[in-house]
Amino acid sequence: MTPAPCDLGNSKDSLKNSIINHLRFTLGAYVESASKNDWWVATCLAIRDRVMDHATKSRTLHRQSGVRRVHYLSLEYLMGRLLENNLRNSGLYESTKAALGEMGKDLDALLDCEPDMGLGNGGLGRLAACFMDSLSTVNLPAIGYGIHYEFGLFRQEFVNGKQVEHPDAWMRDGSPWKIARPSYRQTVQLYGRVVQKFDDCGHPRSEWVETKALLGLPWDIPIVGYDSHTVNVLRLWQAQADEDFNFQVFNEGSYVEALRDKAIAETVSKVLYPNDSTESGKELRLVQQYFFVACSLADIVRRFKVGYTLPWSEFPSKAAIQLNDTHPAVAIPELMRILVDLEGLPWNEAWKICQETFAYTNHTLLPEALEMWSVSLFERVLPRHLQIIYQINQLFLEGDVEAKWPGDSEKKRSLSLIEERGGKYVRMANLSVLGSHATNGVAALHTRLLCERLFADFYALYPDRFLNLTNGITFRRWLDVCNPQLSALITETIGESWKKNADLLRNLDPHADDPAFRARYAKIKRDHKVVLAKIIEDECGVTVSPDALFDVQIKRLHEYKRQHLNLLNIVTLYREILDNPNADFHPRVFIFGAKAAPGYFLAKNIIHAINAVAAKVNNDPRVGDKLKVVFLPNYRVSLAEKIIPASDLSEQISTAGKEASGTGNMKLALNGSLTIGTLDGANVEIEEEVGSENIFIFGLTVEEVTELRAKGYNPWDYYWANEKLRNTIDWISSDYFTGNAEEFQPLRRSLLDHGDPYLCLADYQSYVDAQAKVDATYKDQDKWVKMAILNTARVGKFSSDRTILQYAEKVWNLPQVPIGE
Ligand code: 26V
Repeated sequence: MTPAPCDLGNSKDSLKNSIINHLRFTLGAYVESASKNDWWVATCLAIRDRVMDHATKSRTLHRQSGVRRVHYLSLEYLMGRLLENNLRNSGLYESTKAALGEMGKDLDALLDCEPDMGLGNGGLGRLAACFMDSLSTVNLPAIGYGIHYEFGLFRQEFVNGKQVEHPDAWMRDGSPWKIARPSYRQTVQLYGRVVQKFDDCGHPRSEWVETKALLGLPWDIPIVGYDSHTVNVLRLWQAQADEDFNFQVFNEGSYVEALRDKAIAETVSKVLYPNDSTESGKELRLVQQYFFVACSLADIVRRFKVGYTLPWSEFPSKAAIQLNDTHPAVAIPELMRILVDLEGLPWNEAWKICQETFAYTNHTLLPEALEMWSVSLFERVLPRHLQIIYQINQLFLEGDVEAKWPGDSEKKRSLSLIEERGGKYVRMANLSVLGSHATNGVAALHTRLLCERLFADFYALYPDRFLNLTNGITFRRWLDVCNPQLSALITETIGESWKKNADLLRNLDPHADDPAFRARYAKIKRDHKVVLAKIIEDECGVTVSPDALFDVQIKRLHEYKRQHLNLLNIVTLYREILDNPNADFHPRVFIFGAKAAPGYFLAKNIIHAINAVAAKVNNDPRVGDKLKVVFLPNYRVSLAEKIIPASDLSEQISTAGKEASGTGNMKLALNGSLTIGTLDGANVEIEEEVGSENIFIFGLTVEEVTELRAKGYNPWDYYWANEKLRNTIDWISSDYFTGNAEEFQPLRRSLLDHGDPYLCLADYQSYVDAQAKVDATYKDQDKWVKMAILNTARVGKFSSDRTILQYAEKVWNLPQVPIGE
């Protein structure tokens, strides 16, 4: 007889028991003397116990029902903290809080013990995390695959206003959320060479020999959906040395040598690459990509073989694989290698299976962010995969391309998987489009530009493969968890169905006209501003008033996102306050959060410039409370959760055509922060939803940018024509802010001598005018709060549940599979 499982009930008393048991028997601590961290771990484990059963149940049901599953391949998952999210999603928040309360512990204080799981750079990684939440919430059978990085994105510190990077050892004390799965370990080959052999029937077969082996150990993290019993897993691979490989060396007594090899093997999953153009072409990055792709595909193929006795042609009916950008694109030649070399399928059959299995999401139009690998590096690390890519390319160029554009070598050059100018490179984006049945952009404008520009020739060949799937965010983390007060007000006003059907938020619309509702909404915002003001005081040593307008720009630091345009406006305002001390200007706090890639020189110069301006402005008695500038260090998910509910104004000011979508724009709008933005990325759709009267749009459109560039853009024209602009730039690049006029010359040169590649000067006046309109509107608090409420009410479209259901319907053809109690 199977013994009864221990009490895993959801009552306060059951939870109390579980927590005490984990303290005593897992951590070896007494209730009286356990540390805060012990309490946090014990609480996580108590919740994990309750979740794991549903994970096993979900997996079993998915296997037994034989439904198609989606496998999300992403090099990044920016999960943030898990405890509060898991508590709110599973409905255990209140009972756990009560259980801990009875033992004299404050749950909210324990939540701060959790280090962020920061295994991502920014939008792309956070999108993957939101998608995992939605997949479980809407009951879709899914597995996320990625890398178990020992170090996530670096921790940022400012020293004299300059960014300094430190390692992020999020894993140093282990994590209560992850479970090792040694029985699903995989072996991966690398390097070596290819030999031609013949099988028993005399057919030629390529064999990859004399390779180096690596092991991949999977760690599973359960993903708890909101009000759903589906618990999917995120499976992250850790690289380990293959001990057999070292056996010889051990026997020869070179024990230390052997351990050095082990250390080298383990570097593969050591650290997340920080989105840095100077890092491009690094061998370790290619090895990381192949390592996690090979482990994941082997895992998917294992499940197909164990679960079914079906012909390979049925593989796509069981497995959909989504490529999150081109980072996992080597999965395409890897699946070809498995099918052709290992399983002996004819090339054409294998190719059809590949295309039916894969789909690709593009996340950027920036040319410098499009992945290319030098052919020589690729050949050394993955010789067989390069051969396969060459063969795919040859069949494509001689087949479909020749048929559509006979004899047109220009088309062949543009569509080829190999870039031949200035050395030979593999174009991962072209490989991704060709090897999959669907390519999507992440906002309507971005998808249009993909079809018209980046992939114009592919679009002409295969128009049906392209589609738009506008990004979304999970409203649980970005409202329910980070702003429980607003979440409760909404639920009290319109019921709680909005948490699963975000379009219902529209029912808030009429309440914008209710002064009592407005007062409560405004009070919640102000309370969050008080909390953020305290964080600003602690982190930056700057006192700010919660009655000032909180103007927020939080995102990676990049020229195209134009934090320096924001800075130009700040310095302009500073000048104006000095020149005109009695002007009726509502006090404002400019709040920044951003990490610059460690090798991105100009981005770091911009951070330094913002910090230098902040230091002057904040300590200038002539300015007083009118203007404060703060740069919160180490921007990350858990900090975003504190900034976003406290924000009044959301800066979304990229050069039109450069930001694929943006998702911070959605989080801020949802929390009632009005957008000042360009018609770029998803801002376009946010304007459509909230109405143009509830957003501050400025600047050149994509078409105007193109036109301006075509006629020849010269930033000096704007510099000479606009005295305010000229004074602002000259002031920043004087010795006023640091005592050294050389300090911000790189910024000045970029804006003037180097042609201002992101058109800050062209958009400057329009931005300054829009900011003046913001100031005037904020003075009418009734109007402002109304606008804020209408933003919350009208951004239901940007729920990642909607996005993920569209993927399920249009790309993956997946059924929803509810899991019972
Ligand atoms: C990568 C790199 C690498 C080399 C140096 C410059 C550079 C600049 C940007 C990138 C980002 C590549 C992919 C990415 O993270 N895209 C973001 O994806 C989000 C989710 O779809 C989207 O909201 C953001 O607009 C988009 O930038």
